[in-house]
Amino acid sequence: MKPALAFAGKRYAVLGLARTGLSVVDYLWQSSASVTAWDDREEARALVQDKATLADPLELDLSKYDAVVVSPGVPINTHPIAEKARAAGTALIGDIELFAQARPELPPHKVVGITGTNGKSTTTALIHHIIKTAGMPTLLGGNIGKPILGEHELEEGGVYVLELSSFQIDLTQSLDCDVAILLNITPDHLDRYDNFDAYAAAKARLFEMQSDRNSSIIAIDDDPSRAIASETSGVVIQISAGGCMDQSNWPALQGPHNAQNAIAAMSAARRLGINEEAIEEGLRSFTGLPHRMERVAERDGVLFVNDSKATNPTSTAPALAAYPAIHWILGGRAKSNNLDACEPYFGHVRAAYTVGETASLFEKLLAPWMPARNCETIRKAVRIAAEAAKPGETVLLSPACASFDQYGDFEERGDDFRAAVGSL
Ligand code: UMA
Ligand code: ADP
Repeated sequence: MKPALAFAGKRYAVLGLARTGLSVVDYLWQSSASVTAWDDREEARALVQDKATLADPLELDLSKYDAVVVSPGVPINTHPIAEKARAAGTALIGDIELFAQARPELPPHKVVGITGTNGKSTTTALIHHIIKTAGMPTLLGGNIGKPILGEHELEEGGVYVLELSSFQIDLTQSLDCDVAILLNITPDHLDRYDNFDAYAAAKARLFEMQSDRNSSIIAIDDDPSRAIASETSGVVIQISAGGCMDQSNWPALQGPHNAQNAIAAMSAARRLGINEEAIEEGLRSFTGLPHRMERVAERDGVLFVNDSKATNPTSTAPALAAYPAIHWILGGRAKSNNLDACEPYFGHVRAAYTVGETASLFEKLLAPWMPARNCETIRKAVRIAAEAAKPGETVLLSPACASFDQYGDFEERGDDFRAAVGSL
């Protein structure tokens, strides 16, 4: 992003130097701000030593700083930095807030912000694809894995499509999205919030930041989202995936969850003035994202699907709904101790193969419903499931859990599944 005068001569303390923090330090440095940076990991600190002074913000007088910029992965509900910044009267912000403050210096543009518990990345990528199909300048960024300050700025008339997690929204105070989207709210990230209501309130803030002339698109398929829709002022477009929609021409957007993502994307595109032809062409030619119900192979009539990104039971449920005869590989680091959200589709599962930290818990939980076997690892589970599966059936990795017990992230887990299938 082009350096901004708004930051020149100001002082910032930056905590967290992974993808987000590194982009923040680089951007503030290019904008002639003075930066003090820190990460508990020494190797991360070494990456910024020529652009920032290295010091732990917990040991600084934060009242001398214009803001403390933290990364989304820093748990501000428990980390002492939040209370220290508050006591010093210094704003606690993130990279999205810096982007919001830089917007007046960018060529005239629009911002689409997408949040929700599930479907954010798919909807972000889909909206970006439709805008591109319509021939407008656009880029995607944010929680999808591309810190926005590390991207180039768009020419006049461009549209920034931002995937926003609740962690990022918590660190943002002035992002007035031209179009803000809420897909759904179901229990997730409860280690970062006091309770479910607090998590829902974090999502609601995206709409509280919007001015009335801008548009909010809110899927009202769950109670917390419906409540947010009724409390949001300005142009509010309520959508629902409940109705029947013909998805047959959109190969990468199958299943009821993708109906929700597609409706949200269509509404956003219309608000941006994109014509129906370009929207339909975008939906048709969208290829989907890896690790989200990704068909990785077909072998002797058995389909292998990688849905590693399904990190909670609500995101696994639509994958179970999508196939009639499934050998289901699940487990990892638990986000909830039950699989209630998946229960309506247990009839689709021929057998379950449990892995990771939750392997024995889920094996016991599923045993009354279906054959369930503790396989410990994805490699072993793939081997056993592939032997058991008959032509026409599907071997599905849709873990309903985080990956951090056995992998660095969900991508590594999905890659391991793909490799295991490849070596059968
Ligand atoms: N750290 C400390 N001290 C602490 C805590 C953390 O020094 O007490 C350091 C860590 O060592 C680390 C950094 O702070 O270096 C935290 O980095 P990070 O976890 O924020 O990592 P980034 O690479 O910047 O990734 C973040 C998002 N990560 C999280 O929200 C946990 C990425 O979302 C996002 O893609 C990226 O910014 C770009 O915007 C990931 C994610 O899991 C994919 N998101 C959650 C989700 O989708 O469910 C919300
Ligand atoms: P996010 O970025 O919010 O985690 P993704 O688009 O990466 O969402 O999808 C994550 C998982 O959630 C996918 O594996 C898919 O099975 C499921 N999913 C996608 N869209 C939705 C939706 N609208 N509602 C529920 N689950 C969804």
